[in-house]
Amino acid sequence: MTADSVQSLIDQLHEEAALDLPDAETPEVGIVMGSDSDLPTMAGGKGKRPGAHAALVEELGFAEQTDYRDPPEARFTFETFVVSAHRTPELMTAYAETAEARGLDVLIAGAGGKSADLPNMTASIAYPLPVIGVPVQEKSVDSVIGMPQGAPITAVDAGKSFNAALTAAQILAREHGQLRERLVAYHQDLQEDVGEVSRDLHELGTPGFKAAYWDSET
Ligand code: AIR
Repeated sequence: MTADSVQSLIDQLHEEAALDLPDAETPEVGIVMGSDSDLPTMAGGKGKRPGAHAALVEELGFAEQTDYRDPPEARFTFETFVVSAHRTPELMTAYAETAEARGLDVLIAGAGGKSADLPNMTASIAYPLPVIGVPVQEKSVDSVIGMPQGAPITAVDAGKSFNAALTAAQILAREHGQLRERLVAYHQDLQEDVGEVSRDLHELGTPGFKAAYWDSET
């Protein structure tokens, strides 16, 4: 028996897939995670490093689409769901099998624990849509990347959902010059930061650098 709240999500996904909306109105990226306890890793925050949400919104100008029928102004959007491979296998299947018809171009799937099966099962069902797996914990890495020959998944290291978002944008950028420019600008900023820190460390010396950078943080 499928719970009502899950069945209503499954029905919604199938209805949306049948709408056949234009590409520009549907999310490009779909983010799914096994539990809302994965959110600090998948989205960032709560003492965690920035995650996929920060990469997409703050670095690349995406907006989160919370209503499939009412897209935000931003040209590039993503959506987010909790989908558990073991607690809600029917929802995982419905999400993965409707993803392409719902206009998604790339999926990011994260799960934790030793049986982190959401990324690899989503990749199998959504094929040929590319899926980027995020092992939420170190102990999830083998489970996420251990796919048999012919059943591909792309994966990042444990917890690196930020990089998963960059990879998703790299895939999209082959078709969208605007995204390519944003990725290049992001990388440029990253380089500037390293260059500035390097010069400051060199010119202030280690004690001066510590005083300038570390003391101001406390
Ligand atoms: N999980 C949830 N359903 C299947 C799996 N493998 C994973 C979640 C989370 C961990 O189990 O991705 O990382 C613990 O979930 P929870 O909900 O107990 O906090």
